[in-house]
Amino acid sequence: MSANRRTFLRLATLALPFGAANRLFAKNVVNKPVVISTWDSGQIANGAAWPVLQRGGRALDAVEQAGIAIENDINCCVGLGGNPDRDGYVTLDACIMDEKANCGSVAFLERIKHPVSVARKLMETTPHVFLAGVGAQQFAVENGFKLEPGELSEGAKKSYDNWLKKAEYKPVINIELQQNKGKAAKGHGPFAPGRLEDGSFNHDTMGTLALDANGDVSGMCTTSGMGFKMRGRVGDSPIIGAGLFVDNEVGAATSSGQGEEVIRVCGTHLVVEFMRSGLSPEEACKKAIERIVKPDPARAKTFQVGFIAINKQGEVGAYSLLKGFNYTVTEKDGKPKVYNAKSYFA
Ligand code: SD4
Repeated sequence: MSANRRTFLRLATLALPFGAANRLFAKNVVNKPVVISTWDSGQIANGAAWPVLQRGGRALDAVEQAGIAIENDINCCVGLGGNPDRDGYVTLDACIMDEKANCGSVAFLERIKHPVSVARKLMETTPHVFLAGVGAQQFAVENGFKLEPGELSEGAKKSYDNWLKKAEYKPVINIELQQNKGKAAKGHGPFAPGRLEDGSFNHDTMGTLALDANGDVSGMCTTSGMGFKMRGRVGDSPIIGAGLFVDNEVGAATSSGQGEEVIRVCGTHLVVEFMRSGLSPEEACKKAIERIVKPDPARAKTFQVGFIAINKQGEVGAYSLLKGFNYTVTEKDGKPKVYNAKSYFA
């Protein structure tokens, strides 16, 4: 290496943030394949994604398998086993995005077990990106997805009954009556609480990001949304750029937590753009959280948001607003490892 080039590299290194300088030298070392999912239930998701990645399969197939596995888990927090809205209906949101910026989303989808696969079907067989409500359900059924009975899981029924007792929710008119009699619904009843009685947060979303052996990145996000939400409410999870964003030049990010707050800042798009500017995945997630906090730091203590991210080198990272967010990473040895994310507020 010439003296000039050495001087240039030294100066360039001094000018870069620490993480970025590291990556300048580690640029040719790519950690792949690797998969990262939100929460410790990411062990289920990663467990389904890893065999696909290990045999050299596409990141897109891996993240879809992750979504299917978690949507199958009736005891979990997403899919048809999740908590219903305040009128007792489970409504699902999901999206998926691949290395060519193809994407598909479904929102307010009822009685369909695998919204992530409906989103993929939409992405691959239509010119559209986003379907909602009965149209999404109709598309799913037309494409061979079974219409499920629409009963609540045992766990969801218990928490819904509990919520009904405490919330004293009295719908002025429910949607079926509204449709049949043409009367307008009045009032909105209590809003879904951000925090449940036991102090835990009223949400859980599975987001999975993967880098495959070919060096391509894809991601998916699937949720039953915030429990006891208003009927028709849609969060960040199916919104490209909010709940999920993938850019195969840079990496990908996904989110969990109070969707409204993620939508406000186009959260995952922001994380990917911060990585594009040279930040590590963790630094990028942290910056996006800071953006959420900035307008009203006192209010930001009342809800939770967590981001996870992956870059093209196979580095992963996460950051959350409050303590308690964790994530699962599977790489090299194929064993899922759960990490606690650092948080803005201790
Ligand atoms: C939403 N972000 O609907 C989702 C819910 C979620 O953990 O839990 N996330 O706002």
